[in-house]
Amino acid sequence: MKEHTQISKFLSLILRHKPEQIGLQLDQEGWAKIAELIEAAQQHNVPLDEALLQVIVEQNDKKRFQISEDGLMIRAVQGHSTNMVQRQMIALEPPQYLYHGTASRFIDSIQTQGLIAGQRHYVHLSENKETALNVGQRYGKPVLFLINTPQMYKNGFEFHQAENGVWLTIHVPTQYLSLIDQTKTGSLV
Ligand code: HQG
Repeated sequence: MKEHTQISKFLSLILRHKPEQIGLQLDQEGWAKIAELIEAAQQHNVPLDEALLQVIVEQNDKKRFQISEDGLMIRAVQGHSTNMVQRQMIALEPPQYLYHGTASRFIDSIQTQGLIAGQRHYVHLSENKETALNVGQRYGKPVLFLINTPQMYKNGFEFHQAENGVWLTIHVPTQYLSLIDQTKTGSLV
């Protein structure tokens, strides 16, 4: 299992951030040829084969990876930072409530600049509070922002949804953000 986690992290690194590290080519939609990935991984001492890749993709907790219908290609569905990938995603009407989970130490900066994508191509948003809190706790004490998606949508901001359900948008300016007071129970949102 530990080996699976390590290889999954390796796949995230290569398919989202640094394909050049093993000399791999991704197309604009993020697809890599599985045969090329396996060969390049093996050349860098990562013991990857087709069967292991299938298991890792299927068992991945967040469904981070997708294999093409013909079984020949693989990609990360979101989270990219590499310029090799410029996914053309359709714009969708977002749900009424979307949340962003972050750490308390980022609150001041977020309330000044809004949510920015940083290294990645998009700001990541969740429909589900628990998921957002889990995302936030990776960096410290988790806190939640509620996004005023109806107003953003009305004002022409685009939203996309990755194949694993994560919502994506380029930037969330401060006027659309409210910090949720988690000490209040029975809140509607
Ligand atoms: C914060 C994981 C200061 C932002 C998760 C976050 C997600 C600001 C951090 C996916 C800021 C960026 C993405 C501002 C945003 N000032 N800090 N103005 N605006 N931030 O990891 O959203 O496991 O790039 O709140 O589940 O945490 O990798 O983004 O804390 O879906 O598949 O800057 O990564 O998925 O951190 O997480 P990240 P994220 P995986």
